[in-house]
Amino acid sequence: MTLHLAIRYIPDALPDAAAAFMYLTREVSWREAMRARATASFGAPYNYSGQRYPACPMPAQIAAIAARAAELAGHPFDNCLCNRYDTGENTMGFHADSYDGLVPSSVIAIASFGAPRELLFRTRDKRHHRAILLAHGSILLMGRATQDDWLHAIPRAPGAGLRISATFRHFGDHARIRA
Ligand SMILES: O=C(O)CCC(=O)C(=O)O
Repeated sequence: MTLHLAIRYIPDALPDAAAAFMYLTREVSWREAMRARATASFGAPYNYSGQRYPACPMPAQIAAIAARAAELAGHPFDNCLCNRYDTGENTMGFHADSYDGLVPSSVIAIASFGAPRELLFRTRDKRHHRAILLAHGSILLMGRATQDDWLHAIPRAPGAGLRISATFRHFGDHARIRA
């Protein structure tokens, strides 16, 4: 097990974060099937947290965020899964992201908009804990080792306002096979 957390946090990664937040808030059609938060997927088809999202063209505003994340990651992204946390009561439980279908060497990028929320990490044996505050306009890159050895979660945050995350993954050739 690697205790090293394979993450890179870039504050102020998105110069147009305010406009992107407005776009995500006003223009996106959200799926409200889960109690914990609302979701929307763009780009390659993706099955996530019990939901199946078909392929859907990536709007220019989201493609622009993907392009910035790609610049930082050093590879492209072809799916964007957005999460909308209306209040601090909206959460994401501890989990690891599956690399099923993802390019193995790729990273997962999380772009954050709106209220800052804490992202908690803990090792699978619960002995080691880390926390990172995801600020408006930031991008966090998570390497694959993070998913092997650590779980992560967005816990409750009493009093927090609206936050939207846009998470990016790279399916590559798998996306064409699954489409
Ligand atoms: O909304 C977030 O920042 C958390 C995203 C996340 O944990 C995930 O996509 O696996």
